Amino acid sequence: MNLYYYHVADDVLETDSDIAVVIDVLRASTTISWALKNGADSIQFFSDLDLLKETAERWDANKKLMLGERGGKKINGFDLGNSPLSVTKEKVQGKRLFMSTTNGTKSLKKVQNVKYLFAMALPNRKAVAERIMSLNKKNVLILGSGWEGSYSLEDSLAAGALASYIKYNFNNEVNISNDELQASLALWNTWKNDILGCLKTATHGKRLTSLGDYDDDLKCCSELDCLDIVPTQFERGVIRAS
Ligand code: 3SL
Repeated sequence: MNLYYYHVADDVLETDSDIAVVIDVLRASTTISWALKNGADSIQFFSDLDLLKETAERWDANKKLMLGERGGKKINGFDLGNSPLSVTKEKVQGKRLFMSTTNGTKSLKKVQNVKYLFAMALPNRKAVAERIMSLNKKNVLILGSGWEGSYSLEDSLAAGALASYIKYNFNNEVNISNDELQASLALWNTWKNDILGCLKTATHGKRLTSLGDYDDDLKCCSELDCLDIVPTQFERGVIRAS
């Protein structure tokens, strides 16, 4: 199995991968994983806000929520911001979430044509890794989200965490196939015993902290292997739990 990691959507020119895993530790893929754990029916992701609103308008009013952020803050008129703590069972159960975030949903859109598309955060790292191993495909593309086109420490950390799990638990050969992923593995080995410290050191962790009290968000996003949810694209642009 060949594993590749790219930091941001624009780094992916084309791909013949069988599996794509999108990571946005702070916070889109963590929010997606928790929303599905808490019973959301599905998540439809958008980059374009007008299209999101048009599509959501056609949906049953009792079964939808609009969720999103720009610059870390909830979008005006939306029901929820992009916090894993906001997607409680009471709010999301049985609902479709129409979602747009600054970087995470852009990465999802970039690889939406790949046959198996998963969203992964630290809480469901093991669940996603096990799914990848069970599929046993040749090429796996791991894609971070970064921040507006630039590198992010926390997504690379999670890419390293995923690669590390697969490397040590898969029975077949695993190739760490690009330098980005080698560096991510080194990053994981440096920070694996202080994940929260890494998130607080990251530029986006600091950005969120400067916006207000995001301590509990950061803690939630730093938890490892506590969710058994594998967010999976079932139809183009729509993710469900599996
Ligand atoms: O960039 C994104 O997609 C968001 O996850 C950013 S934030 O953590 O909600 O600010």
